[in-house]
Amino acid sequence: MSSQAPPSSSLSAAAPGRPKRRRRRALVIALVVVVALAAVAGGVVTRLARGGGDGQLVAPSSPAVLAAERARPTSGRTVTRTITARPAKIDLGGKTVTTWTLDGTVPGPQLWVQVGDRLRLTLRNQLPVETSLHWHGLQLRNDMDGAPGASSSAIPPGGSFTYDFTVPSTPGSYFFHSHVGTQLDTGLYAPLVVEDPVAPRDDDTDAVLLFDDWTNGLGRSPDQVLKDLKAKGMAGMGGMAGGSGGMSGMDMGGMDMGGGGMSTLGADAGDVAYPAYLVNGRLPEAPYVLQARPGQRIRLRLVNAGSDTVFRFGVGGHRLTVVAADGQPVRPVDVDTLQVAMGERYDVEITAGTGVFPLVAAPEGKDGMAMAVLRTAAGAMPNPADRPAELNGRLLSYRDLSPAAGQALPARAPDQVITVRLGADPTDYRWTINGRSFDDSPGDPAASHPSELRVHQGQRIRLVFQNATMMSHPMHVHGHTFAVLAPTSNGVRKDTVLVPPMGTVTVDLDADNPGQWMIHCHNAYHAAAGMMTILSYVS
Ligand SMILES: [Cu+2]
Repeated sequence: MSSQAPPSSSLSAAAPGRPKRRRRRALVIALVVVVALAAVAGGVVTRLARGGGDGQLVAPSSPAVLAAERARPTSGRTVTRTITARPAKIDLGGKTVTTWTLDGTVPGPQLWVQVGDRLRLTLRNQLPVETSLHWHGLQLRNDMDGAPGASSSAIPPGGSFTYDFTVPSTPGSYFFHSHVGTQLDTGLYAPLVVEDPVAPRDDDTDAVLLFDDWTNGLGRSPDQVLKDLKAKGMAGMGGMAGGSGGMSGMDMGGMDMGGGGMSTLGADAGDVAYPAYLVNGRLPEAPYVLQARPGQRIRLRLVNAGSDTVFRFGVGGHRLTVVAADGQPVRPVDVDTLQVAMGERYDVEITAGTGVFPLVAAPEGKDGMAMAVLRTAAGAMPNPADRPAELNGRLLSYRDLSPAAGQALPARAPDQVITVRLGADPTDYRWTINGRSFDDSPGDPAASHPSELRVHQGQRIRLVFQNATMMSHPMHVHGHTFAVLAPTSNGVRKDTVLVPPMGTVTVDLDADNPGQWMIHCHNAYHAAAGMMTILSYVS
């Protein structure tokens, strides 16, 4: 019964941004809660193990995985590509940086495929370190998921690997990115659009707008950011434990009440203040320009490839009709603005006015702005310093979202209810799931992980994400689409959901794609610091 109410819910936002002392007290309280809950975490894991049984792990290339792949409809078409991961000098629009790229550009090359296509994409690794590509949101075969530590191995420097799978999912907006360390924050990502070969859409123009928070080459490297966060320990988690002393001061100082005003994400909208924010790899001073004609119906595919930033999107002078969430069609909803968390995608449609309009992605709770431009007539470029009124208009909430006709997860009682408690280790910059950081788990994909969540193929699984921290966490489940239950939403299908500070979000999924799948926070720094586990199919 997917209409069944979740066990608990506290969706109210935490106290809005305040001076550090206030927030520090709130964090102390949160951490006391975390420590108290940690005491029972072991019990949770034990129950899960019993619930899931003690069978063998269903390995990433096991017969069950291959059978699921063979059952996928095919188009008969094969799309063959080669992409090279390599360092390159890129122009962000007046500022040039050297970073890691896919094929020398940021974002990497857009990929458009159709449902049922066989994608054979060879990644050549010319980076000095190992890397991978993860197919974010696709319900693909497990051994092609590109998630080292769960389903596959990383590609060593100088090596290559051919991702070879049938494109499985609902037509929609996806992306692919490195799933190694903090490489997401270096620019190793690109949009992926899955098209429906049968049903034509009714829009005239279709464009991807990919948002990112950028530091590499302008500020610290992502590895340095992580090192600094770890060196600061809890200070990096929001001002705990003695403050940041002589550190860069970037992570906390002054960002709570940034240009965006009050954050809806609680007092602590992020761990990193970025020197720049980009749309399609461009700074607002030299933006990506979308050319269209007045009156055209335009589909904008919004992708947040950022590592530590939720963006609030709006179009000057336009309302938005939300038509898809995480690639899944929804009943259309009209809003002025919406938040896109890390790893989330939304398709929105607008009817283009006459003139030049800002397409704005404001980093929630942080200073700065990302902007692209819609041009349908002559006129001056928008000023990136101007914040369109739409950003303060009607804001989309998950509660507004319900699946389009035929897209709902069929009602069924869950076979297992699994608690996924999101926490923090108070002694270090370590983020946890059910009391454990992923990096104290074995790296061998064949081995069992202490925190894994065991399921059987064919089960209906209910995941209850309980956030015991003062930050929001965009939780992403690989290889599956879940239904977000009431009261958070009306069953919208997604693969990434933002769990608010101290809040609970309940989702249901069908365990219909066997293998070993990561579940993790899509904040790249939280994931790198342990907020990951495995949805582990066992026989
Ligand atoms: Cu997180």
